[in-house]
Amino acid sequence: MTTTSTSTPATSRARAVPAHVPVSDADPFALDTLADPNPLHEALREAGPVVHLSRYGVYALARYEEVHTALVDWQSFCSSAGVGLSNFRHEEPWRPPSLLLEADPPRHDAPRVVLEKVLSPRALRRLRERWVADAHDLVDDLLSRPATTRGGFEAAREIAQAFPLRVFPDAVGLPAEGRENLLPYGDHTFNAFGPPNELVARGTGHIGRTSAWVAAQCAREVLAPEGFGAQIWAASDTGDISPQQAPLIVRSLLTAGVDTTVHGIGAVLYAFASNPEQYERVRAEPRLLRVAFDEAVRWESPVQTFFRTAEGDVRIGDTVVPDGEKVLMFLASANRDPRRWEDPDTFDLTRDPSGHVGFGMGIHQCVGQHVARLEAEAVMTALLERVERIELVGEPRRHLNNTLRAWASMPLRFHTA
Ligand code: OVM
Repeated sequence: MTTTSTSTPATSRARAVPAHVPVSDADPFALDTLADPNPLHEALREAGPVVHLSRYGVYALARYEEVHTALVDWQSFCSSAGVGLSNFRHEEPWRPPSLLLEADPPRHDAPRVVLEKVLSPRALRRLRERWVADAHDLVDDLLSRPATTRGGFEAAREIAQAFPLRVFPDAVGLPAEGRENLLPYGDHTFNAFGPPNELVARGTGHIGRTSAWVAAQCAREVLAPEGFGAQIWAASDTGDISPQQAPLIVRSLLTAGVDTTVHGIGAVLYAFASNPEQYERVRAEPRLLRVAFDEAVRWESPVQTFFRTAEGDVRIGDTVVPDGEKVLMFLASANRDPRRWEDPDTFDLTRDPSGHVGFGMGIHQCVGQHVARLEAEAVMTALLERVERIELVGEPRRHLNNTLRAWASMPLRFHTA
C-alpha cells in the first residue's frame, strides 16, 4: 500500500479529495488482501481517521471511533443509496433493495420493528431446548465416527455449515426442497456489496436460479405456520406492514441469516482450535460461554465491511466528505483498533467485547443477533459437554468473499471428555 498526503483525482467519478486526506491505492477486495486483511486494516488505521481509496474513489474509516460514530449517525451516513460499492443514486441495484439493510427511516422502521419482535430473545425462548438437543445430536453423531476423534474431520462443513442449515430453515418455516440454494445465494449477495471482481463473476452462473428460488420461498403459502416467515406475514394482517412488504422482509431473513451464522460459528470454532487455553478456560467456567461468541465475532468479524453514503456534506474530524460519496466502514478493523482494545489481536475470554461493531451499531445493528447467539451457544454447549480438547490437525483454508471472513476448510480432531 502507498499512502501520500497529497490528493490525486484518480477516482472514477472524479471529485476533489480534501488535500490533507491520506490516499491509498490498496485494494481491500483483492483476493490476497481478502485472504489476509488485517495488515491493510492496520495500515489504514495508522494512515489517519479518514482515508481515500483511490481505486474505487471512496472514503474509508478504519478506526473504532470513526466507524462507531458513522454507524450511529444514520442521518449523515445513509443506507438507502446502498451499503455496497454501487451507488443507487447512479446505478440500478442488482435486486430490489432490502427494506431493512438498504433503507433509511422512516421506510426502514416498520419492517425493523416487525423483525425485531419476531427475532427477540423472548420469542426465541421456545427454540432453545430444541436447538440444544439438535446440537447434541449433531455432536454425538460426529463423535460416533472414527475420523472425528482419530484422523480429523471437516468442521467448516460438518459443524459450522451443518448446524445452521439444520435449525434455521426449519425455524423460518421453509420447505425441505431447495435449501442448498441458501448458502450460494447469501454468498453472492455478500460478494455483490463489493466491486464486480472475479468473486462476483463466480456467482453469475447460479444467481438467476438461486435468487428465483429464494424469492419463491417468501410467498405466504410456502411458509410453514408458526415459523419466522409466517410471523412476518401475520404482521401484514394487523397492518404493521403491508402485504407487499412481507415477502421482502422474509427475503432479508433468508439472505442475512445463513452465511453469517455459518461463518460466526466457524469463527468461534477456529478461535478455540487455535487458542486451546481459552477452550480449557470455558470448560472450567461455562458461564464464559456467553462471552465467547461475541469475542469471536469481535476477533474475526464475519461481516468485515459495509458502505454508507454521505447525505449532504459530512464532517468527520477536520475532513468534509462531500454529498453522495461512498464511505467504506471497516468493521473488522474497528474491532481490532488498539485505540479501543487492549491486545486487540488476542482472542481473550476475560475481556468484555461489548461495544464491538461486528454486528454493526445503531438503528441497523444486526436484528438477527439473538438467533446467531442462540445457534452458537447451542453448538458450544454440546461441545463443552463431550469434547475435552479441540485440535487443529491441518492448515485451515479461507473461503474468500468481498464482505465475509469465512472458512472453506477447517480440519479438526476432537478429544473426548
Ligand atoms: C437484507 C440483508 C442482506 C445481507 C445482509 C444483511 C447483514 C441484510 O437483505 O436485508 O444484513
